[in-house]
This record gives sequence, C-alpha cells and structure tokens, in this order.
Amino acid sequence: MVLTLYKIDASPPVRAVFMTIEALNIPGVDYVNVNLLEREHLKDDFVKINPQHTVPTLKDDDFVLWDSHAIAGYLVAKYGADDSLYPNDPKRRALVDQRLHFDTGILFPSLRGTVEPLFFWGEKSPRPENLEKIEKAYGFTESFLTSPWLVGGEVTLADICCVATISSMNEVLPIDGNKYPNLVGWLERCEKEIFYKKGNESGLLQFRQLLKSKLQ
Ligand SMILES: N[C@@H](CCC(=O)N[C@@H](CS)C(=O)NCC(=O)O)C(=O)O
Repeated sequence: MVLTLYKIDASPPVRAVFMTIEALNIPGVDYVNVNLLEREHLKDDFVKINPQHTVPTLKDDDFVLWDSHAIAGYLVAKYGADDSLYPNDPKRRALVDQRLHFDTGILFPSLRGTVEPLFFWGEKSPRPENLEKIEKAYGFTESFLTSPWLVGGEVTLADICCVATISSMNEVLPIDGNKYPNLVGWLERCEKEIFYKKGNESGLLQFRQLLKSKLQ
C-alpha cells in the first residue's frame, strides 16, 4: 500500500486526518504539501486528482478520496484494529455520524466563513455576524456534551473531527468557560490525548500564526 495525503498543516480538516492517522498508528504515510495561500490547489495536477480542489485528499494506491470525515471513516475501516473510533453498533454509529455532519454543516462553515475574509480577501478583523455563528455553534456543542466525549465514554471520530475545528475556532473566539463549561472540559480532555498532541498541535500553531499575521 502507498498512502499519500495532500495537505496543508494549518487546515482543520487536514488535522482531523492527521489525528486519525496518529490514533490508528498508521505508519509510512507520504505527505504532499498543497499551499492554498499560493493557490496550488487550483493547479491542473491537483484538480485532476480532486476536482473539488480541497485538502485533505487521500490516495491509497490508485483509490482517491476527499473530505476529512469520509477519509477518517475509511482509515478506521481499512486500518483500524477495531471499530472503537467509528463503532459498528447502529446507534453509536448514527450518533457519531450526526456529530460528523454537524462538523460539516455547522462548525466548519462558521469557522471558514470567519477566517476566509481574513486569510484571502484582505479583511483585518472578523465580521461580528460571523463571530455570532461561532458563538451559536459553541452553544450547540455544549448541549451535546452530556458525557466525557461527544458520543459516550470513549473517543470516536466525532471528537477527532470536531476538535480539529473547535480548537481552531477557539483561536478566533476564545471559548468562555463560564458559558460553556462542558465544552472547555472536553477541549482540555482532547488536549491531553497523544493523537491531539501529535496530530493537531503543530498545525494549530501555524493556524494561530497565520491568523495573527492577518489581524490588525
Ligand atoms: N468538508 C471538507 C472541507 C475541506 C476544505 O474546505 N478544506 C479547505 C482548507 S481548510 C480547502 O481545501 N479549501 C480550498 C478550496 O475549497 O478550494 C473536509 O472536511 O475535508
């Protein structure tokens, strides 16, 4: 097998895949940098691989897949020693899927909508209406956190994918522990995990530095 991941470290969905790779201990992945700031994702070579020109994109020999959630589920199915990260039990699987779709539909768009004008359009501060969307997303996540992890008592892909986004949102709008104690507690639990330290920290630092360089 030759696994290749097209990536940029600052990207939250890329970091979700990094964390999945760490959690599964998959060795020998080839990494190819795609610099979005230099518009490398729009070059013919990459668009031929992924017409939607997003990172992360995975190649497993000649099988190509994009979208971090789809990639994470595929990696567990193909390389996981068991199903703990993406349970086969129908109800647990459904709850993980709900959180993954929540990341795709609510969390990530609120983050992307806030930082895109800063990173790519020359705006110097986040728009208040976008920060409101992040705040609302924090509120939803707080209400889901009735157990230590997003789905019950064990880490799943729901935690891995959502923490990639939420740790980045926290850089844009720090999470208020008085309003969102469950969310802060969960983030702190995630930060202690080896997969987070190895798969998220360094890219999150790059995200922080990029954000800082764009803010007035
Ligand atoms: N839902 C996708 C989102 C991927 C995404 O939007 N990635 C951004 C970087 S954070 C990207 O590739 N942007 C370039 C583009 O959309 O052309 C996933 O989870 O992989």
